[in-house]
Amino acid sequence: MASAIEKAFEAAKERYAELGVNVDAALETVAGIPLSMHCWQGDDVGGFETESGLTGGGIMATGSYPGKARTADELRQDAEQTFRLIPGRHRFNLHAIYLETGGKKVERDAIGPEHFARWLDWAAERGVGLDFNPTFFSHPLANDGFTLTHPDPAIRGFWIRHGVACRKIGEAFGRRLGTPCITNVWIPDGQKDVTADRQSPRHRLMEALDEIFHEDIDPAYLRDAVESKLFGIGSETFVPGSHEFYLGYAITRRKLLTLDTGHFHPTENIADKISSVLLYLDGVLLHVSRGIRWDSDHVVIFNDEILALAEEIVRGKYLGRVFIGLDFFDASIHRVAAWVIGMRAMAKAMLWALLEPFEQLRELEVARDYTARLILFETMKTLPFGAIWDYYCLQQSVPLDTAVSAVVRRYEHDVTRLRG
Ligand code: RNT
Ligand code: ZN
Repeated sequence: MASAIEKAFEAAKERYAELGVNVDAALETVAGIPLSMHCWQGDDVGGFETESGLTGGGIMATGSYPGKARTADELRQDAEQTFRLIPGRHRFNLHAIYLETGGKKVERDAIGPEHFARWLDWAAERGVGLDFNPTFFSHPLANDGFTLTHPDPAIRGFWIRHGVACRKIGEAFGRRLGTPCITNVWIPDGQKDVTADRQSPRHRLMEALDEIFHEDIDPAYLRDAVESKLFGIGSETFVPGSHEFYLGYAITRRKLLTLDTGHFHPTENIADKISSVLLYLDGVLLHVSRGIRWDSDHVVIFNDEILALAEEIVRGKYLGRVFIGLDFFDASIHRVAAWVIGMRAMAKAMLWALLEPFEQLRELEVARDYTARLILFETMKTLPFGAIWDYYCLQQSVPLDTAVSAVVRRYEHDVTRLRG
């Protein structure tokens, strides 16, 4: 088996070499690109703060596939199994509600790094970097649809303190793990129906964010990011944290801008935004997702949209400035499989993009030989990419695509099926 894969790889490599593509260099690069895997696919954005799981917040996990992680230990076990099925070394992205307090009730404005000690030890032992998110949903003080834009200063203050506490946690993660923790702010605030005053909530949001970010924290430990959204469930008409709001905020406050691929009009091209916003920003965090009609969070697959994203990152040489995180949650299929499908699809897209003869395409463009450019783009689509991907999996000691299902089934049989 291994020798058949190697043989196919050598033949494929020659085909790419004919076009001037260095396959070995692409393999080396892709192995060094960390993807930040979101914890919340593992338990449908439930977390371990309460029994009730995900409530409100304009997002919803649908499906009732059995066997989801019920505790942090189970979630870690599932994440480890997932990492064993993905080539490369990656990161893990936590949300504040995934804290472990040993059963004690700790309010969100009082959480600290100590409540994530076990996550930190786990990540340190495995050499995995951590990212973080304050949780501005699934909480009684978020039930009316407002957090940082809340007109009541007491409620707004509570959420500001939560944001401040989360930055300290992110800083502690970065310090301990020696890699900056991207701490991403997304709030669910918005209005279901025709809205009279759009200005005041936005003004309150700007001031609340300024308070959260008041303290300078060393970017070697913490990078702040802010995430926009077009609409959510129950906030169909007005979302104060729109794209324009956060683009302006990120530029003026030198923050990372989070582009979630499910948070724009369905025909908008998110890949096209990267080279524009990076003229003005230090960096961008991607939340790679797949929007389908009203849902912004289907499992990422190897489709044109993520290929375009990967191509933009590689063509622009943005690998140090575009941080790739995943953000989807599907409770209708096995949750480990959902993670594996999305992570492998993104890694595959990065490898695909690294195998593009970009310089040649650009030269044709400069020479205005659009005929040859289009022919070359079409040619790339049927090159033996699968042979390179298979070899990468072999090299990284992870199963081939064709073997993933059986491994997940076995894990389901041995582990997740036994959960109540
Ligand atoms: C919601 C945002 C946000 C969440 C996570 C759970 O629409 O995309 O990033 O998915 O914070
Ligand atoms: Zn997101």
